[in-house]
Amino acid sequence: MSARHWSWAAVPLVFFMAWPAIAGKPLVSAAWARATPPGATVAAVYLQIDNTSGRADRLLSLSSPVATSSEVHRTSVEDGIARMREISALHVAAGEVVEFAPGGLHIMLFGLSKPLVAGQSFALKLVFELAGVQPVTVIVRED
Ligand SMILES: [Cu+2]
Repeated sequence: MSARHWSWAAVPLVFFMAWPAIAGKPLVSAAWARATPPGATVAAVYLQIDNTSGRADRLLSLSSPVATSSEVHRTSVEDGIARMREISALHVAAGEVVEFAPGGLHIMLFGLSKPLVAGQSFALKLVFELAGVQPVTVIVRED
């Protein structure tokens, strides 16, 4: 086989191998939190993760300068009582859009240094197993 044949054969392989790097990262958007009453030390954040990266990933941890710790929770109703469970590693399939919304998935902030005031915003970092740190700005709303 000539050198010319080899180079043509290599083209599809190179595209395939480069694809995850081109496809990039899960898109985190529409982040918001409800304003908190004075003295409150916990808050919930809602957002959307659109995994356009072309590969499954996992959300492993979160951090924000406004809270001492944060966790992913899922609210479910069992025997008529709403309960929250922590999800230590949230699996996000390739192509999946994960919606965090009141009554379901949410991010819980603990140890708020001050109340969240409507109209303000704060930073939140999501740490994915493969995509690494994905920052998002959270808008505080009245409702
Ligand atoms: Cu919670």
